[in-house]
Amino acid sequence: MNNGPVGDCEALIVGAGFSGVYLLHRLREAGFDARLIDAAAEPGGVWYWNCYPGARVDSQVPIYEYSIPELWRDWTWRERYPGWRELRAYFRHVCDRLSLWSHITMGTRVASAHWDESERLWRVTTDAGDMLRARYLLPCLGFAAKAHVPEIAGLESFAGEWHHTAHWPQRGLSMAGRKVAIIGTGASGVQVAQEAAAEAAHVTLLQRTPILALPMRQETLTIAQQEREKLGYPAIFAARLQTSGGFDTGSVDTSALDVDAEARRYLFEKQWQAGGLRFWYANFADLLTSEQANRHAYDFWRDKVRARIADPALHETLAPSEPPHPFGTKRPSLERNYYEIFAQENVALVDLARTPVQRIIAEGIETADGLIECDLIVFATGFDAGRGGLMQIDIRGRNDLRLADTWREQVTAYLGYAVHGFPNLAYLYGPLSPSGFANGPTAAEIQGDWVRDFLVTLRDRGFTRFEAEEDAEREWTEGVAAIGSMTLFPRAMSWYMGDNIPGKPRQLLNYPSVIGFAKISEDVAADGYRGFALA
Ligand code: NA7
Repeated sequence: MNNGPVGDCEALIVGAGFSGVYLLHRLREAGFDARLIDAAAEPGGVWYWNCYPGARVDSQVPIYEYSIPELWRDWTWRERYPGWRELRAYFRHVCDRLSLWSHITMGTRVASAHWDESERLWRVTTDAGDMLRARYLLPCLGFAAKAHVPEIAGLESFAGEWHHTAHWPQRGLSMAGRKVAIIGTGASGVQVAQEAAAEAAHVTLLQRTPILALPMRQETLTIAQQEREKLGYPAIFAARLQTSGGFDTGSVDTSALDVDAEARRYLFEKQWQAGGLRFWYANFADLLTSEQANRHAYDFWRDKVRARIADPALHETLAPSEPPHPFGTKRPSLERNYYEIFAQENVALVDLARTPVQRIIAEGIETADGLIECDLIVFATGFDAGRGGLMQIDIRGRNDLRLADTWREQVTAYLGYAVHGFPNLAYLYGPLSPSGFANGPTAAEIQGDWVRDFLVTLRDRGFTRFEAEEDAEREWTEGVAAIGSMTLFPRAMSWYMGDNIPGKPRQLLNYPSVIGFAKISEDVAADGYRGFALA
């Protein structure tokens, strides 16, 4: 690995996750002087920062990788759902194979980006004190770039160690023999809890809302098996572009209410046994639009899960009779033995709905029920999803307009790429694009190709400036909300809706279909990039 220099360039990409690395490759291929900067020591995006024990992807191989043949032909995975170490190794392989290293600067954080209208370029500074200019600013920060640590009184007085899962020490941290408290039961909380239960002297899991977790059914992969499977990769990668989530398949074309109980159960059981997120993305067509259809899925999930929870007293807390929210309107997570760990003597569950946290003191966490003694607190408390990563950079557009101010009351964007008032800025995998609803590599390829084509068109036609028009932006922003209101997503308090961050405005932050998004983006391009003012 080597690190390229920081300097002026035509296109500055910020972020070395799936979107940024793909866009760098495509822009270099198209002859742009493109550079990529990232604060992490190594490429990988979330797979760099989230190195907590058990961190792994919940989309299966080969869905969670690039479709470029020179990248998959001689790459083999060890597990169906790879962990962060393997994913980081994959990113190194990608940068080697695509010869990207000399165009990447790692270990450098972009601090500010100010638009200079007279020169029509972005003036960018880094935390290392570098200053550079770029015609185009292309943030590829992902939706989980800003970790959320809730304000709990007394945290500063805690005598032990605490970490957010997304800022886990890179040197590693053993939980063996320790008393661990984990706050949060999202995907990260489930993963870290399973590891902690196997290692720690004692684990207390503090749950605010039960996670509706699905069985992962992890598999070890052999080279021979993958070589056979690779014959089918081109078809799988083509199929990814035809589904709303960017997975290998979409929902079945039938309502759960148009079939009898036996047929319903057949599909539920089939996807449950297939494992992974299939019970979510390959379920009945109206799973996420009809409350009644959704309730059938929830009841199936609840009964399956209850059968695995040894202590009946925990049934209502972990898998309530009535759904805490419609199934799948908060991100389900994948689990291996999550429901079994509660039978272990070293594992305790605290239901924060009944026993809220009062404060943290030197010895641990005080709740209404007494002290949870611990020497390690894990905050698995999620992210300021979508907008957080962009808003923490001092981005200023025309007339010194700050992006953080523009988005304070509501996130607005055209096509989930561009913001009125911020010329020559296009972000990928961010708010009002499919982002959190879409498989990362699928969205990265669709969006990366679109931005590459856009910049090529601007270059070919002699344009040096683009800006989203206000009307087009309003229409897109309202359109995402309107589509959202036809679904059950607003029925849950979730990061999809911005609910997890105190004070964050409530709105659906993701466009709920990759295929729908790709189609509209193509139409916009075919229509001369309507909605963008080109100069
Ligand atoms: P998530 O999915 O946002 O989960 C965060 C968890 O932390 C969730 O259970 C929250 O409860 C809980 N939380 C957040 N704030 C608090 C406070 N103040 N007190 C108690 N509990 C709290 O983040 P993850 O890192 O697990 O997953 C992020 C994505 O990464 C995931 O969806 C996948 O796409 C991969 P809540 O449910 O809000 O009541």
